[in-house]
Amino acid sequence: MATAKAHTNIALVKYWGKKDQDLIIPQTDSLSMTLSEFYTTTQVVFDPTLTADQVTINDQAVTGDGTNRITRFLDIVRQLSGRHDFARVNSHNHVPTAAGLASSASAFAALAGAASRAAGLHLSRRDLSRLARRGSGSATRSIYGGLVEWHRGHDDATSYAEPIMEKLDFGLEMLAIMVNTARKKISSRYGMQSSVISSPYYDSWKDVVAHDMATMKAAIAARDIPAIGHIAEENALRMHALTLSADPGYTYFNSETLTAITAVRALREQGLSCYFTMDAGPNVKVIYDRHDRDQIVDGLAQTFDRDRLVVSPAGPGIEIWDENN
Ligand code: 2P0
Repeated sequence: MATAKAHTNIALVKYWGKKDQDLIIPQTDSLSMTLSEFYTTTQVVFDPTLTADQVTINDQAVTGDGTNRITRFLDIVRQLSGRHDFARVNSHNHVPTAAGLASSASAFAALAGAASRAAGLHLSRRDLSRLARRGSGSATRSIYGGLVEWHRGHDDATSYAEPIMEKLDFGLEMLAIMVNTARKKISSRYGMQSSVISSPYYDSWKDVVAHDMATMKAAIAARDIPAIGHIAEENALRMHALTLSADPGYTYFNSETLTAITAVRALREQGLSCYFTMDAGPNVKVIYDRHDRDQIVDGLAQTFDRDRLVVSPAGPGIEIWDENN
Protein backbone atom coordinates (compact mmCIF):
# COMPACT_ATOMS: atom_id res chain seq x y z
CA MET A 1 0.00 0.00 0.00
CA ALA A 2 1.27 3.49 -0.76
CA THR A 3 -0.02 7.05 -0.65
CA ALA A 4 1.10 10.05 -2.66
CA LYS A 5 0.33 13.77 -2.54
CA ALA A 6 0.80 15.88 -5.67
CA HIS A 7 -0.07 19.52 -6.32
CA THR A 8 -1.66 20.92 -9.42
CA ASN A 9 0.18 23.33 -11.71
CA ILE A 10 -0.69 26.26 -13.93
CA ALA A 11 1.22 26.66 -17.17
CA LEU A 12 2.94 29.98 -17.89
CA VAL A 13 3.80 28.66 -21.36
CA LYS A 14 0.98 26.31 -22.34
CA TYR A 15 0.84 22.74 -23.64
CA TRP A 16 -1.87 22.56 -26.33
CA GLY A 17 -1.56 19.62 -28.70
CA LYS A 18 -0.06 16.16 -29.00
CA LYS A 19 2.23 14.57 -31.54
CA ASP A 20 1.54 11.07 -30.24
CA GLN A 21 -1.85 10.60 -28.60
CA ASP A 22 -1.16 7.19 -27.14
CA LEU A 23 2.16 8.03 -25.46
CA ILE A 24 1.11 11.68 -24.86
CA ILE A 25 4.14 13.22 -26.57
CA PRO A 26 3.36 16.94 -26.92
CA GLN A 27 3.91 19.13 -29.95
CA THR A 28 5.83 21.72 -27.89
CA ASP A 29 7.71 22.26 -24.64
CA SER A 30 5.80 23.94 -21.79
CA LEU A 31 6.55 25.62 -18.45
CA SER A 32 4.46 25.83 -15.27
CA MET A 33 4.25 26.84 -11.64
CA THR A 34 3.12 24.23 -9.12
CA LEU A 35 0.52 25.62 -6.68
CA SER A 36 0.47 25.07 -2.91
CA GLU A 37 -3.30 25.37 -2.42
CA PHE A 38 -4.62 22.74 -4.84
CA TYR A 39 -3.58 19.11 -4.50
CA THR A 40 -4.63 15.47 -4.69
CA THR A 41 -3.85 12.67 -2.23
CA THR A 42 -4.21 9.14 -3.54
CA GLN A 43 -3.84 5.78 -1.84
CA VAL A 44 -3.31 2.60 -3.87
CA VAL A 45 -3.26 -1.02 -2.77
CA PHE A 46 -2.91 -4.01 -5.09
CA ASP A 47 -5.18 -6.79 -3.83
CA PRO A 48 -5.17 -10.36 -5.20
CA THR A 49 -8.78 -10.87 -4.08
CA LEU A 50 -10.16 -8.15 -6.39
CA THR A 51 -11.72 -9.04 -9.76
CA ALA A 52 -11.49 -5.46 -11.13
CA ASP A 53 -9.89 -2.15 -10.21
CA GLN A 54 -11.98 -0.24 -7.63
CA VAL A 55 -11.80 3.54 -7.58
CA THR A 56 -13.24 6.21 -5.30
CA ILE A 57 -12.78 9.96 -5.75
CA ASN A 58 -13.73 12.09 -2.73
CA ASP A 59 -15.35 8.96 -1.22
CA GLN A 60 -17.66 8.42 -4.23
CA ALA A 61 -17.34 5.22 -6.24
CA VAL A 62 -16.26 5.83 -9.83
CA THR A 63 -17.78 3.66 -12.55
CA GLY A 64 -17.79 3.27 -16.33
CA ASP A 65 -15.67 5.64 -18.41
CA GLY A 66 -14.20 7.19 -15.28
CA THR A 67 -12.50 3.93 -14.30
CA ASN A 68 -11.40 3.05 -17.86
CA ARG A 69 -8.80 5.80 -17.98
CA ILE A 70 -7.51 4.82 -14.53
CA THR A 71 -7.45 1.11 -15.39
CA ARG A 72 -5.52 1.85 -18.59
CA PHE A 73 -3.02 3.78 -16.50
CA LEU A 74 -2.78 1.00 -13.89
CA ASP A 75 -2.16 -1.45 -16.74
CA ILE A 76 1.02 0.50 -17.55
CA VAL A 77 2.11 0.21 -13.90
CA ARG A 78 1.28 -3.52 -13.91
CA GLN A 79 3.32 -3.96 -17.09
CA LEU A 80 6.29 -2.04 -15.62
CA SER A 81 6.26 -3.92 -12.31
CA GLY A 82 5.22 -7.40 -13.44
CA ARG A 83 2.47 -7.30 -10.82
CA HIS A 84 -0.89 -8.55 -12.11
CA ASP A 85 -3.34 -7.88 -9.27
CA PHE A 86 -6.15 -5.37 -9.51
CA ALA A 87 -5.96 -2.29 -7.31
CA ARG A 88 -8.08 -0.31 -4.92
CA VAL A 89 -7.59 3.44 -5.51
CA ASN A 90 -8.90 6.09 -3.10
CA SER A 91 -8.32 9.66 -4.16
CA HIS A 92 -9.16 13.03 -2.59
CA ASN A 93 -8.97 16.37 -4.35
CA HIS A 94 -8.19 19.24 -1.99
CA VAL A 95 -9.45 22.54 -3.32
CA PRO A 96 -10.33 25.53 -1.15
CA THR A 97 -13.89 25.92 -2.47
CA ALA A 98 -16.42 23.80 -4.32
CA ALA A 99 -15.88 25.93 -7.44
CA GLY A 100 -13.80 23.14 -8.93
CA LEU A 101 -10.18 23.52 -9.81
CA ALA A 102 -9.63 19.78 -9.54
CA SER A 103 -7.17 18.81 -12.19
CA SER A 104 -5.90 15.79 -14.04
CA ALA A 105 -2.37 17.13 -13.38
CA SER A 106 -2.41 16.53 -9.62
CA ALA A 107 -4.63 13.44 -10.02
CA PHE A 108 -2.38 11.51 -12.40
CA ALA A 109 0.83 12.66 -10.71
CA ALA A 110 -0.47 11.35 -7.36
CA LEU A 111 -1.72 8.14 -8.99
CA ALA A 112 1.65 7.59 -10.68
CA GLY A 113 3.45 8.02 -7.36
CA ALA A 114 1.12 5.86 -5.26
CA ALA A 115 0.53 3.09 -7.83
CA SER A 116 4.19 2.67 -8.77
CA ARG A 117 5.29 2.52 -5.11
CA ALA A 118 2.43 0.18 -4.14
CA ALA A 119 3.54 -2.11 -6.98
CA GLY A 120 7.03 -2.20 -5.49
CA LEU A 121 8.71 0.21 -7.90
CA HIS A 122 11.04 2.95 -6.67
CA LEU A 123 11.15 5.23 -9.70
CA SER A 124 13.41 8.26 -10.07
CA ARG A 125 11.56 11.55 -10.32
CA ARG A 126 12.33 11.66 -14.04
CA ASP A 127 10.78 8.23 -14.53
CA LEU A 128 7.81 9.24 -12.35
CA SER A 129 7.36 12.28 -14.57
CA ARG A 130 7.40 10.05 -17.67
CA LEU A 131 4.89 7.69 -16.04
CA ALA A 132 2.55 10.53 -14.96
CA ARG A 133 2.66 11.78 -18.57
CA ARG A 134 0.95 8.57 -19.72
CA GLY A 135 -2.08 9.54 -17.61
CA SER A 136 -2.31 13.22 -18.52
CA GLY A 137 0.13 15.60 -20.17
CA SER A 138 0.00 18.30 -17.52
CA ALA A 139 0.69 15.65 -14.81
CA THR A 140 4.23 15.34 -16.23
CA ARG A 141 5.04 18.71 -14.59
CA SER A 142 3.27 18.08 -11.23
CA ILE A 143 6.03 15.74 -10.02
CA TYR A 144 8.11 18.83 -9.20
CA GLY A 145 7.56 21.92 -7.10
CA GLY A 146 8.09 25.55 -8.06
CA LEU A 147 8.81 26.38 -11.69
CA VAL A 148 8.96 23.37 -14.00
CA GLU A 149 9.78 22.75 -17.65
CA TRP A 150 8.39 19.82 -19.68
CA HIS A 151 10.77 18.89 -22.50
CA ARG A 152 8.57 17.67 -25.33
CA GLY A 153 11.13 15.06 -26.42
CA HIS A 154 10.41 12.72 -29.30
CA ASP A 155 9.51 9.42 -27.60
CA ASP A 156 8.61 7.90 -24.24
CA ALA A 157 12.18 8.08 -22.93
CA THR A 158 12.83 11.72 -23.87
CA SER A 159 9.53 13.42 -22.93
CA TYR A 160 9.70 14.40 -19.23
CA ALA A 161 9.73 17.41 -16.92
CA GLU A 162 12.56 18.98 -14.93
CA PRO A 163 12.54 21.69 -12.27
CA ILE A 164 13.84 25.14 -13.19
CA MET A 165 13.56 26.48 -9.61
CA GLU A 166 11.95 24.10 -7.10
CA LYS A 167 11.88 26.57 -4.21
CA LEU A 168 11.09 30.07 -5.37
CA ASP A 169 13.52 32.70 -4.07
CA PHE A 170 11.38 35.59 -5.31
CA GLY A 171 7.80 36.75 -4.85
CA LEU A 172 5.95 35.22 -7.81
CA GLU A 173 2.43 34.28 -6.70
CA MET A 174 -0.92 33.39 -8.29
CA LEU A 175 -4.51 34.02 -7.36
CA ALA A 176 -7.40 32.03 -8.83
CA ILE A 177 -10.63 33.87 -9.57
CA MET A 178 -13.32 31.20 -9.31
CA VAL A 179 -15.93 32.14 -11.89
CA ASN A 180 -19.21 30.34 -12.41
CA THR A 181 -18.78 27.05 -14.24
CA ALA A 182 -22.32 26.26 -15.33
CA ARG A 183 -21.45 25.38 -18.92
CA LYS A 184 -20.33 21.84 -19.72
CA LYS A 185 -16.71 21.96 -20.70
CA ILE A 186 -15.07 20.60 -23.84
CA SER A 187 -12.34 18.24 -22.61
CA SER A 188 -8.84 19.53 -23.14
CA ARG A 189 -7.98 16.20 -24.74
CA TYR A 190 -10.61 16.69 -27.45
CA GLY A 191 -10.10 20.45 -27.67
CA MET A 192 -6.35 20.39 -28.23
CA GLN A 193 -6.57 17.67 -30.88
CA SER A 194 -9.22 19.69 -32.68
CA SER A 195 -6.84 22.69 -32.67
CA VAL A 196 -3.94 20.59 -34.02
CA ILE A 197 -6.06 19.22 -36.87
CA SER A 198 -8.10 22.24 -37.86
CA SER A 199 -6.65 25.57 -36.69
CA PRO A 200 -4.79 27.30 -39.54
CA TYR A 201 -2.67 28.97 -36.85
CA TYR A 202 -1.30 25.76 -35.34
CA ASP A 203 2.14 25.99 -37.01
CA SER A 204 2.49 29.58 -35.80
CA TRP A 205 1.67 28.39 -32.26
CA LYS A 206 4.73 26.13 -32.30
CA ASP A 207 6.90 29.16 -33.17
CA VAL A 208 5.18 31.21 -30.43
CA VAL A 209 5.99 28.56 -27.82
CA ALA A 210 9.64 28.21 -28.91
CA HIS A 211 10.01 31.98 -28.55
CA ASP A 212 8.09 32.18 -25.25
CA MET A 213 10.06 29.33 -23.65
CA ALA A 214 13.29 31.25 -24.26
CA THR A 215 12.01 34.63 -23.07
CA MET A 216 10.20 33.07 -20.08
CA LYS A 217 13.33 31.29 -18.89
CA ALA A 218 15.30 34.53 -19.21
CA ALA A 219 12.59 36.40 -17.26
CA ILE A 220 12.69 33.74 -14.50
CA ALA A 221 16.49 33.93 -14.33
CA ALA A 222 16.13 37.71 -13.91
CA ARG A 223 13.29 37.29 -11.31
CA ASP A 224 11.41 39.78 -13.49
CA ILE A 225 7.76 39.27 -12.45
CA PRO A 226 6.25 41.85 -14.86
CA ALA A 227 8.06 40.13 -17.76
CA ILE A 228 6.93 36.67 -16.56
CA GLY A 229 3.35 37.92 -16.30
CA HIS A 230 3.38 39.64 -19.67
CA ILE A 231 4.78 36.61 -21.52
CA ALA A 232 2.32 34.28 -19.75
CA GLU A 233 -0.66 36.50 -20.58
CA GLU A 234 0.23 36.77 -24.27
CA ASN A 235 0.91 33.03 -24.43
CA ALA A 236 -2.49 32.21 -22.89
CA LEU A 237 -4.35 34.50 -25.30
CA ARG A 238 -2.55 32.90 -28.24
CA MET A 239 -3.42 29.41 -26.96
CA HIS A 240 -7.06 30.42 -26.70
CA ALA A 241 -6.89 31.77 -30.26
CA LEU A 242 -6.36 28.12 -31.28
CA THR A 243 -9.77 27.22 -29.86
CA LEU A 244 -11.54 30.11 -31.57
CA SER A 245 -9.84 29.32 -34.89
CA ALA A 246 -10.56 25.54 -34.86
CA ASP A 247 -13.31 24.06 -37.06
CA PRO A 248 -15.79 24.00 -35.41
CA GLY A 249 -14.60 26.91 -33.31
CA TYR A 250 -15.22 26.94 -29.57
CA THR A 251 -14.09 28.79 -26.46
CA TYR A 252 -13.52 28.08 -22.78
CA PHE A 253 -14.32 31.68 -21.89
CA ASN A 254 -17.65 32.73 -20.49
CA SER A 255 -18.88 36.24 -19.77
CA GLU A 256 -17.35 36.18 -16.27
CA THR A 257 -13.97 35.27 -17.78
CA LEU A 258 -14.13 38.52 -19.74
CA THR A 259 -15.21 40.39 -16.63
CA ALA A 260 -12.16 39.03 -14.79
CA ILE A 261 -9.80 39.92 -17.65
CA THR A 262 -11.22 43.44 -17.70
CA ALA A 263 -10.76 43.76 -13.92
CA VAL A 264 -7.10 42.68 -14.13
CA ARG A 265 -6.42 45.09 -16.98
CA ALA A 266 -8.10 47.91 -15.04
CA LEU A 267 -5.84 47.28 -12.03
CA ARG A 268 -2.86 47.35 -14.36
CA GLU A 269 -3.94 50.67 -15.78
CA GLN A 270 -4.05 51.96 -12.20
CA GLY A 271 -0.36 51.04 -11.90
CA LEU A 272 -0.52 47.60 -10.24
CA SER A 273 1.66 44.98 -11.89
CA CYS A 274 -0.70 42.03 -12.45
CA TYR A 275 -1.37 39.72 -15.39
CA PHE A 276 -3.82 36.91 -16.20
CA THR A 277 -3.83 33.41 -17.62
CA MET A 278 -6.60 30.87 -18.35
CA ASP A 279 -6.65 27.11 -19.02
CA ALA A 280 -9.28 24.79 -20.48
CA GLY A 281 -12.08 26.34 -18.44
CA PRO A 282 -13.50 29.75 -17.53
CA ASN A 283 -11.49 30.39 -14.33
CA VAL A 284 -8.89 33.16 -14.50
CA LYS A 285 -5.58 33.06 -12.63
CA VAL A 286 -3.77 36.27 -11.77
CA ILE A 287 0.05 36.50 -11.73
CA TYR A 288 1.77 39.11 -9.51
CA ASP A 289 4.43 39.85 -6.90
CA ARG A 290 3.31 38.82 -3.39
CA HIS A 291 4.21 42.31 -2.11
CA ASP A 292 1.23 43.62 -4.13
CA ARG A 293 -1.16 40.87 -2.96
CA ASP A 294 -3.34 42.91 -0.61
CA GLN A 295 -3.89 45.70 -3.11
CA ILE A 296 -4.70 43.20 -5.87
CA VAL A 297 -7.15 41.25 -3.71
CA ASP A 298 -8.82 44.50 -2.59
CA GLY A 299 -9.03 45.68 -6.20
CA LEU A 300 -10.54 42.41 -7.48
CA ALA A 301 -12.95 42.30 -4.51
CA GLN A 302 -14.70 45.30 -6.06
CA THR A 303 -15.88 42.93 -8.81
CA PHE A 304 -15.80 39.41 -7.27
CA ASP A 305 -16.79 38.10 -3.82
CA ARG A 306 -13.72 37.55 -1.66
CA ASP A 307 -14.52 33.86 -1.23
CA ARG A 308 -14.03 33.49 -4.99
CA LEU A 309 -10.45 34.78 -4.76
CA VAL A 310 -7.98 32.05 -3.78
CA VAL A 311 -4.36 33.08 -3.26
CA SER A 312 -1.75 30.41 -3.95
CA PRO A 313 2.02 30.66 -3.59
CA ALA A 314 4.22 28.10 -5.34
CA GLY A 315 3.84 24.57 -4.01
CA PRO A 316 6.13 21.57 -3.49
CA GLY A 317 6.80 18.46 -5.54
CA ILE A 318 5.29 15.02 -5.04
CA GLU A 319 5.54 13.17 -1.71
CA ILE A 320 5.13 9.39 -1.53
CA TRP A 321 4.67 7.21 1.55
CA ASP A 322 4.96 3.43 1.83
CA GLU A 323 2.34 2.06 4.18
CA ASN A 324 2.07 -1.33 5.80
CA ASN A 325 -1.23 -3.13 5.53
C1 2P0 B 1 -1.37 23.20 -19.74
N1 2P0 B 1 -3.68 22.50 -20.29
O1 2P0 B 1 -0.24 23.37 -20.21
C2 2P0 B 1 -2.53 23.26 -20.70
C3 2P0 B 1 -3.03 24.66 -20.87
C4 2P0 B 1 -4.89 23.27 -20.31
C5 2P0 B 1 -4.53 24.55 -20.96
O2 2P0 B 1 -2.54 20.63 -20.05
O3 2P0 B 1 -5.00 15.12 -22.84
O4 2P0 B 1 -5.47 17.52 -19.02
O5 2P0 B 1 -4.60 14.63 -20.42
O6 2P0 B 1 -2.72 15.39 -21.89
O7 2P0 B 1 -2.99 17.78 -19.53
C6 2P0 B 1 -4.84 20.39 -19.91
O8 2P0 B 1 -4.70 19.24 -20.65
O9 2P0 B 1 -4.57 16.97 -21.32
C7 2P0 B 1 -3.61 21.18 -20.08
P1 2P0 B 1 -4.20 15.45 -21.61
P2 2P0 B 1 -4.39 17.83 -20.01
O10 2P0 B 1 -1.55 23.05 -18.51
